[in-house]
Amino acid sequence: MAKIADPKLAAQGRLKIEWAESRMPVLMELKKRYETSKPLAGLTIAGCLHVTKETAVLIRALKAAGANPVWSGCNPLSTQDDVAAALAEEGIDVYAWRGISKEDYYWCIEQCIKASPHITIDDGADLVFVAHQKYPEVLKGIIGGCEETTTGINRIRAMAAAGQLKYPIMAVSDAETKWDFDNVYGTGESTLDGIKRATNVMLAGKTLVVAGYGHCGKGVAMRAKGMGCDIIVTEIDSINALRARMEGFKVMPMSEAAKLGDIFVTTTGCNNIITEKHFELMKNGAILANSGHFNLEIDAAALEKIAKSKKEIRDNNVEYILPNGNKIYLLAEGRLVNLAAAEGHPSEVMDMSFANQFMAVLHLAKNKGQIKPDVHNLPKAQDQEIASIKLATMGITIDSLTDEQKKYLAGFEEGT
Ligand code: NAD
Ligand code: 9W1
Repeated sequence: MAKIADPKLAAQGRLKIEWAESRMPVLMELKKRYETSKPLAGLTIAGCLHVTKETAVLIRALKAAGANPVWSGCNPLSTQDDVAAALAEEGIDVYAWRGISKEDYYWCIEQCIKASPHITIDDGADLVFVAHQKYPEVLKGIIGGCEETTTGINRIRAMAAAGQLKYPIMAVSDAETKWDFDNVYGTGESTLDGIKRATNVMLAGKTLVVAGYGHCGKGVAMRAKGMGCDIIVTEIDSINALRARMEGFKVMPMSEAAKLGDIFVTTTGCNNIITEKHFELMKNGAILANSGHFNLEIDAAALEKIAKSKKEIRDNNVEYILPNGNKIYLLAEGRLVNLAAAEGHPSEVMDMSFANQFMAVLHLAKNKGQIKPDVHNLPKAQDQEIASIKLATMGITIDSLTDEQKKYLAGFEEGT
């Protein structure tokens, strides 16, 4: 029995899911490939993963391949209630609503565990963790699980190191067609989307400061450059700083960049990147957004403390007036701007992440009982296959090695 916010939202949710389906060709191809043979028939799959339009496409694909999916959210704020309603109407046991309390959040996860799943899917390892803690009898029936994020995998590795992990986990997070595309292209584009939605600011002609030139920072910088921004990068790592410079970006300490930026985006995963001493150096009208650590990169408390006044200008956009008279705009209270002010990663990127989930589930089902309870990487060929399906759906073909080329690459006879 599903438990959701409001069944009347189903029609709107269906439209959202259909839209996502039209943007997720790899998952749709996999769905088509397995809907007749139904390799997941008889398997209950418990998911604890953001209830979004993209996740709904994964759920539908699993169901089409014969599985019985039961689902809870993995974050109290990410559930799209209309999507949850549409899934419930399709007969899927969804336990999720937006703004859920901590107590209800765990109740929802436990409903999924009580369905005695054969396979689990997590984003953050909450379901794996609760199942191990409170439902030892259910663990015996579980073939394996899949984990979406690095944070979740770290948690599961710790369980394995303590000798407590009772079933194998596939690290979807480590697939190249997952993390590289999610972090670089997903975060890059959705971060700019969040900034645009919260401000409607024109990017062309602005100076945009990116703190941290890792995967997320690289994506943000690359896309902002394309929109006509001048980019300044701040770093603590010499190699990544050099990469940014070779890409044509200016590199300097935050204490210098603070004076020059029109828009600031933090993507470091570290705390205290933009602090009180920086606010005082900034130009009037500076816009601050975070896309890295969920709320520690911009010292919002310090801004709150030193400001003479503040007012909400529009959704996810608060204006602070500093003692020097300058106005500073903080987006989404310094939380992840691409999630709070936009809609997370675009469907096209989630397509590959969730195709990895789908194939990882197939892998577990096929190798039932043969994988030891530990963290495992997905087969390398799966990454290639997902990229190759994605290319095909984009109408792109590529070359393949000829026999002479293979021989040449494998040989050592030929010198200089
Ligand atoms: P990464 O390790 O590839 O990059 C982080 C970069 O920041 C590194 O180059 C590092 O040298 C630099 N850095 C660290 N401390 C710094 C400091 N004090 N000043 C300047 N630079 C500093 O990591 P990533 O994959 O790019 O992830 C970065 C953060 O973004 C993490 O917190 C991650 O959880 C988060 N993230 C957010 C989303 C999203 O949807 N918004 C998606 C993926 C990851
Ligand atoms: N995951 N479908 C918010 C997303 C919260 C969120 C979070 C995504 C997707 C990073 C997963 C307000 C979707 C998710 C929409 C939304 C994530 C946290 C997705 C990006 C990661 C903590 N982490 N993600 N789409 N909220 O985009 O499943 O709109």
